[in-house]
Amino acid sequence: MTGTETLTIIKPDAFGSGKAGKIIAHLEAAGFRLAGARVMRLSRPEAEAFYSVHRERPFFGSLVEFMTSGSCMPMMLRRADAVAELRRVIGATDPAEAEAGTVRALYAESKERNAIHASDSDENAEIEISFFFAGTDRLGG
Ligand code: 3AN
Repeated sequence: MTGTETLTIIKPDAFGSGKAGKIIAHLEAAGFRLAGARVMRLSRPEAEAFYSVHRERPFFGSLVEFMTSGSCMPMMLRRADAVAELRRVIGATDPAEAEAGTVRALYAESKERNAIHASDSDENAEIEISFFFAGTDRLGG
């Protein structure tokens, strides 16, 4: 069976322009329940560690710059088939390619300023949840 937990981040573009509430409502309407939430500003070492898999990519420096540019909102989400369902609900990385009605089609500005992050596998969901949430910060955790 696939996992029931995933990690999302409302990124600085969407959080800074007051779209957090709308995005959370969208996720709840899609069947997700919040099991943890924080409002924080990532430090450079935190952003570099979180995106370390992209270290060699040409956009890495710019991505770290963007992700540290303002507050963001990491959240732990629960529902059946959480990872795949969240990827479906947020849409493609590039909002120009995201299906109509997805979070990125509605709220993202560009491929980099794309409103929201979602874990891409159960294994990474576990790593990313641990990155932001200690056991005591999690509902039922
Ligand atoms: P996703 O967030 O859809 O899983 P990834 O894992 O390929 O996409 O990329 C991680 C993040 O890196 C994206 N959310 C986006 O902010 C940024 N990114 C990916 N590709 C590009 C690109 N070509 N130019 C700028 N930023 C990018």
